[in-house]
Amino acid sequence: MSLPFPVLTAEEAAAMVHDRQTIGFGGFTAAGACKVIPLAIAARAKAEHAAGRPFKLGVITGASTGKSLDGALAAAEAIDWRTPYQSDPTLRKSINEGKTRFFDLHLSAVQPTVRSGVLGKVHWAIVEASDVKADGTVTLSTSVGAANTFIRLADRVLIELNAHHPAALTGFHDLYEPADPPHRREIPLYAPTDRIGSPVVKIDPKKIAGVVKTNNPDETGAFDQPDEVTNRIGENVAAFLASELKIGRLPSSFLPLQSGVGNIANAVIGALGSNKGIPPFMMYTEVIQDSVIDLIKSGKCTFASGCSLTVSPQKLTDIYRDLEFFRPRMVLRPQEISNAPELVRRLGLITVNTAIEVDLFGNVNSTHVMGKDLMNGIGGSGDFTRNAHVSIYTCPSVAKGGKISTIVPLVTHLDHSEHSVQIVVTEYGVADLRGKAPADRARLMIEKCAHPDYRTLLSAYLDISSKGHVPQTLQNAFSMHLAFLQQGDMRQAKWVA
Ligand code: 0RQ
Repeated sequence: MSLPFPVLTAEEAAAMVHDRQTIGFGGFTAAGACKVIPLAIAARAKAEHAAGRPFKLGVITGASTGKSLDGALAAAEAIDWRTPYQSDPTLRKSINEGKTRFFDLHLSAVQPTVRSGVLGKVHWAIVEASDVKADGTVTLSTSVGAANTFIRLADRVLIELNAHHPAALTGFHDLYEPADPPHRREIPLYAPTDRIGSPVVKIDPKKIAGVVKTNNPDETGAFDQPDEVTNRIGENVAAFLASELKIGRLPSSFLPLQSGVGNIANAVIGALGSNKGIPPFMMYTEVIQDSVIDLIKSGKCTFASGCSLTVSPQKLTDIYRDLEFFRPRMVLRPQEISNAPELVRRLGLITVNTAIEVDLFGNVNSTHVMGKDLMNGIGGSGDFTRNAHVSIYTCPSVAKGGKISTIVPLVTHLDHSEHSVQIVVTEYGVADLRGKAPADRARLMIEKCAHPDYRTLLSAYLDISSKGHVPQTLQNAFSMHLAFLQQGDMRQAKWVA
């Protein structure tokens, strides 16, 4: 079928984008992220810079993207400012060197923030689609992110129509955009399976500047095989939840689960799948990963609501081969719905996210190494943690071969406070911080979560800090971090009485 919009090359599309413009890119993680237009924009930026002309953009995404988007644009020094979550090494370096101005947002806040006008005009929405109709009806691909809002608000829209994704993906999305205050009502979703919106985005055809045809797979990598540490973390989470169920602190039908992204999250889901004490459950999450697909196939996960299908290339091929099996078992939503605090609380989610470091009192740093260098960003972890029925943080007890303890006296950057973090899990055990005063929390964190190499050191910290409601001594609170920065190993820390 011929389309009434110009079919462009990626270079022709890129030539329409100009210095200082703001782009809202569709996609969420590398799933459904644009692949060819951003590469061509990066090439254009390089050519402009070589000619002595400025070319830098404001870039808003759903979350992280693929290497052809964040990676290529950062390498071309084409990103002036960027929000939210990212995980690309080149972009991370650019941010930490101060070349790209990055500010983080809770992922549920991206769409309302764009609508509020705080980020200025969105000149372009550039999105990937699996199908486009002549009347401007678009089916997105393996994610939604914030695409529906970018499309509605942007001056003009460019579409990558990717034949790698089947047009039969129509029906996998559920697009709903709430009204803004003071006209906002409740989001009318009462179960993970509910559908409340449209399967497609309707775009005024006049706004579509062009369509670029592609056939490129998502740039999602395969997951590492779980190792002993991630397996033990997963098993500890599963055993804790099975025990909560047994003693009646969770309903016998279980509660919907949210799980972050990465290898630990994948191992946690795998362990929940094999734990016989946990009944079949639903996911209400942002990222649907490989392990969720396995659980859907086995029947242990009865439904997955997410914002993206961030699976390895092999897993996506399996899904596409059996699309009709998955159709009634999953849905992809905009991030302001998949991560909506209102829904997290209403549905009573069990949330599992990852920390860079946790302090003895349950404050969590998920984003900055040594309080300074950005790793990825807060992502959806704040949306979920603050509003969870049960909020869980996982991390290995040490990083960098044991030279860093992830359990520290005081976090060097705060993303999630002790008031929201309930359970901390490492490969050594589970610290249930609920209903405990700071001093009791601290002893429990050392006993259950800290690596044996650090238990004596951390206990000695508490011994010298025993006065006050929160046992801290400010002259020592960062001594472990300083020992790592100055001597290369936190175990060298000495407490000053
Ligand atoms: O660095 O690869 O150079 O060795 O951090 O750590 O253990 O491989 O774990 O890939 O799951 O990442 C928190 C960053 C963990 C991630 C974080 C170093 C470590 C390694 C990665 P190397 P691992 P992961 C979902 C919801 C954001 C919050 C969230 C994240 C690298 O999970 O970004 O859950 N979470 N959001 O060596 C120095 C420490 C360290 C440390 C780990 N204490 N000090 N380096 N590392 N701890 C996301 C979305 O919403 C889309």
